[in-house]
Amino acid sequence: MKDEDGISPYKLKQMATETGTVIRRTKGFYYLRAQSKQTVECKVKGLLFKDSRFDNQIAVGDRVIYKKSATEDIGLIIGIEPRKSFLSRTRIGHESEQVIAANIDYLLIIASTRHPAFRFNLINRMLVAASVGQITPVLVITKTDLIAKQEIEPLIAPFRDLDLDIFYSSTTKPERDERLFDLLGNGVSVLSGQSGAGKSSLLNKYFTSLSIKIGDVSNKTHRGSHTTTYTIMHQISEKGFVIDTPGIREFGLWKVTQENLCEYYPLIQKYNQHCKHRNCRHVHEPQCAVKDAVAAKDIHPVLYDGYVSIFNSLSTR
Ligand SMILES: Nc1nc2c(ncn2[C@@H]2O[C@H](COP(=O)(O)OP(=O)(O)O)[C@@H](O)[C@H]2O)c(=O)[nH]1
Ligand SMILES: [Mg+2]
Ligand SMILES: [Zn+2]
Repeated sequence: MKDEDGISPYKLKQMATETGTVIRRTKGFYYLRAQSKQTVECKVKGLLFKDSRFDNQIAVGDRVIYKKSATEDIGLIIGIEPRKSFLSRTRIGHESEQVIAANIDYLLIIASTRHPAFRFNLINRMLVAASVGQITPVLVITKTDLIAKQEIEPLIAPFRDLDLDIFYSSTTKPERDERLFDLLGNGVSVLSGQSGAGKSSLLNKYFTSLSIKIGDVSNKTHRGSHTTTYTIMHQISEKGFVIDTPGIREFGLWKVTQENLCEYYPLIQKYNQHCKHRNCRHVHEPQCAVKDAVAAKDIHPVLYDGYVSIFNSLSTR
């Protein structure tokens, strides 16, 4: 008897069970870094995720359990281990989760000063997603050569009060930031940002042996051309892994509603116990300590406006 994978239950039982980490996925196939450090190509066992609501069941960074016989080239993923952290989004208007990467330590939010234009709200959304997925966010401002030095500070001023490391990068300058280099070499990092923001260029600058393909930014739209079309994990040191992702235009927030949005803002959590209403959402309510903190400039007004803008985009459930 054979099941839909063409493998009999008897044969499946005979195959060795191993664990690996997903380093890349393409349609239907997963590439794992096996414990032997070799790359193993796998398929998912049919029906494994039949009841799952996920439309992206296994993500780069996931640790999976697979079976492989010595005589076959392709292994079979039979399970997935619980995630310790994740970067997920949902396509706006869709109810399903799209896991971009799993088991990550750092989210590098890559934002170019220009070409493509600095998008404050996209950064805000990624900060919330990092909080939802239990990842430490880091902000990297790229293409600092494209604007005057004094124009950079106003862009990042709204983020200054957050517990957030901010780095600067320009490919016109060969020097690396040693703190950023250390961070990348000591954990799993995922780079996310608009297409053309300079994610792959940054990785190439820090790790020259990677030689990732770089895209052109269209002169007309100032958008990148999606040279990086799939998510891929590169090992850059003994303990360091970097995950390059294709560019994003929209970042729908997974798991976030008007009711719980403020829980993902550590800065708001600092003030909200003094709000008059116990269920204060800090938008329409009177005697709100968060709005007072904004008026007193303890919370940057632009950061707060970003909160309201995300709040208004969310459903009430
Ligand atoms: N002027 C300037 N251009 C950059 C910088 N970083 C990247 N670029 C250019 O921006 C374009 C997109 O870069 P790429 O790394 O492919 O962006 P990605 O889509 O985020 O991976 C390429 O033409 C790069 O040469 C930078 O610091 N300064
Ligand atoms: Mg790229
Ligand atoms: Zn409030």
